[in-house]
Amino acid sequence: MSTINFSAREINFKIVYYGPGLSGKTTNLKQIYDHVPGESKGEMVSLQTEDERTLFFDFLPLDLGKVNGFKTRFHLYTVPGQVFYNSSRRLILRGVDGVVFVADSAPNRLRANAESLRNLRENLEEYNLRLGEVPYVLQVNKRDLPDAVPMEMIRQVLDPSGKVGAFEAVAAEFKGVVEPLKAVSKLVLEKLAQKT
Ligand SMILES: Nc1nc2c(ncn2[C@@H]2O[C@H](COP(=O)(O)OP(=O)(O)O)[C@@H](O)[C@H]2O)c(=O)[nH]1
Ligand SMILES: [Mg+2]
Repeated sequence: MSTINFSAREINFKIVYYGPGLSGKTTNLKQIYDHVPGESKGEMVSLQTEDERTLFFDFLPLDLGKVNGFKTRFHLYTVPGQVFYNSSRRLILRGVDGVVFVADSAPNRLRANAESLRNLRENLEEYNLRLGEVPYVLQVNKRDLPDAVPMEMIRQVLDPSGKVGAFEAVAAEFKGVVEPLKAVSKLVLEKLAQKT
């Protein structure tokens, strides 16, 4: 659900990076943050939970072009991957405009990818949303792993229809990071154009 700030002449979009723990969501945001010019980004906010390794969420506004004279501001969030943080994950999906699902190429994370995707569907249902209706792309990260699961196998598990845009990435090296963000942004803007 995009929001319009008339005084600032800005449209705000919320993009959520979703996926299992340690798939590289925070790495994506940090890389994007580091590569966006200083004047077009806000501050990165991270709320650390008491005991665990993951950030609670990251926040990154990022300007990308104009729509009808309005600037577009993208707010990027990540969710904590651990199973027990589900209430936080659900909360962060509130008002989501687009999702980048960050999958892990490690063979022993194949099941975790599938479970996280199912969890995403369930949490979207809480907001009466279906994944098919939300602008959504797949980033298959950690392609540098020597034992990375073949792309076809990951696609079979996460997108049997083959319709979802999928991008190979090595987020740690800033490879395949910009492409999925651009792709989901494009889908989000197309959806807005359909509505107006
Ligand atoms: N081999 C490899 N490791 C990565 C890549 N991207 C991130 N990592 C590592 O994976 C671990 C988890 O990354 P993080 O971004 O914290 O995952 P998150 O839990 O999804 O936020 C960290 O040690 C990263 O350095 C990648 O493309 N290849
Ligand atoms: Mg993280």
